[in-house]
Amino acid sequence: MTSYQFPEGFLWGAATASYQIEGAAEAGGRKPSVWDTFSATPGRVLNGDTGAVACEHYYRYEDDVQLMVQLGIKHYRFSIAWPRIIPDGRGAVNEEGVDFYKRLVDCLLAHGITPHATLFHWDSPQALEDLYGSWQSREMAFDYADYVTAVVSRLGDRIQHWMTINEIMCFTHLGYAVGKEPPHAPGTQVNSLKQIWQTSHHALLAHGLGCKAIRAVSPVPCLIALVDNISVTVPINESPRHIEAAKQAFHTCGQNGGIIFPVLTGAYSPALIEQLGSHAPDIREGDLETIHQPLDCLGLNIYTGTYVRAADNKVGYEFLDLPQGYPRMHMPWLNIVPESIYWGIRHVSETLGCEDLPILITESGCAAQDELNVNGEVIDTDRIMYLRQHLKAAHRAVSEGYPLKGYFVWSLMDNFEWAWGYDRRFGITYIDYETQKRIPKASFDWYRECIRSDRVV
Ligand code: GCO
Repeated sequence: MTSYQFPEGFLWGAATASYQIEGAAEAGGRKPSVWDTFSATPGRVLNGDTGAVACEHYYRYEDDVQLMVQLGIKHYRFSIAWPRIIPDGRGAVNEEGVDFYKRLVDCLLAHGITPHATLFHWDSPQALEDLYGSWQSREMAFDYADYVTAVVSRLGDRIQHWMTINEIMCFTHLGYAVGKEPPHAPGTQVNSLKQIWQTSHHALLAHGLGCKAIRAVSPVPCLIALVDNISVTVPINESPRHIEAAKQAFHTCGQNGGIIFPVLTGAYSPALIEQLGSHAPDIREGDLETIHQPLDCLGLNIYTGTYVRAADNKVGYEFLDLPQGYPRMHMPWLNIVPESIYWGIRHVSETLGCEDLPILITESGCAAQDELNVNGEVIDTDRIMYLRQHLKAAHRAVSEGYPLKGYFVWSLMDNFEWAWGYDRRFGITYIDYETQKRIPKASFDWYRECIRSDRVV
């Protein structure tokens, strides 16, 4: 019998991101980000939705902190919007923008909630897109580092948990494409795969320079993490040969070999470089050292995974397609593979030479077809099922001794789901976008009980 009890001190949290919840796109000196431009372009975002209003968190942050108090979380992950802090991308700091985050953080601290701030969650200043094509240019990494310096020197007295960048692959490889319209901002078509890999290389460089900037200006000791959405390979069954196959596949997948490898080991995975051939990015002398900064923690966003089995072929493994009827949540890619939490943590910590590096699940959650019932409630038992299974897999990782230290549910509330606009709801709190009313769903109460009792309920 197992009670799925987590150790004392396991950190329970919830996550959000600036563009997805803040709204107030033109308030307090903020200027446009690439997502403002992209979402205002017809045909780019479902139903023409934009983040201009979103959840009005900019105005309602005190209510949202009350929600967190009600939920019982002691840790909150949010992101800081570069275009609020330095509206033109480089140059003058907008103190009014900084003040918003001071107010938010002070409110969190007053309620005993530790802030975990992501410095970049995809909202690049439009001005830098106009100036030099943002991530296409190496200059972006240096402007990012200046922005980080501006933030940490002003907020470092209040925030000691920094996350440099969220999911590099998403705003680079999904923001640029060859021969088709990319689904994410800035939505630029480039001429070659090499140019796309160059954008993610610049983002890696930004991460490295950002780490250095944080350490240089933080007024007190702080903890630094990168947040990555690794591609998780899950053995079809846990016999040694399939486990080995899943490990091999984890190593060769481009999403891992091109992001987490250079960050944690100081080199792109050799398999990826070979696979890319002439499409590999240009890497200047010293880049890899800069990218390979010591980290205090690693954030993993894990939503799903891919099954793998051993195979009699050149590489020794194969990825398995899922049957038509495989259960998934309300996104085409959201196949329900709860073991991915366990295997993601295990692969990273066993195979990348970082057995002791603390890991946080910085996002875990799902979209569901939430509706208010006649009593005005949202009984999202499907989300509870999803979260329960994922937390059990997290518990397994902890009980086998992997360094998983905490879990942030995505998301505290429904929000602007990028190219899907408001059509997809990931929150444990329902947002009525007409009235901005916050309505905790059944999953909110379920999660509160997990937090209260430190176990999966
Ligand atoms: C991420 C995304 C989130 C998404 C979530 C659901 O970090 O993965 O940044 O912003 O909303 O993943 O797709």
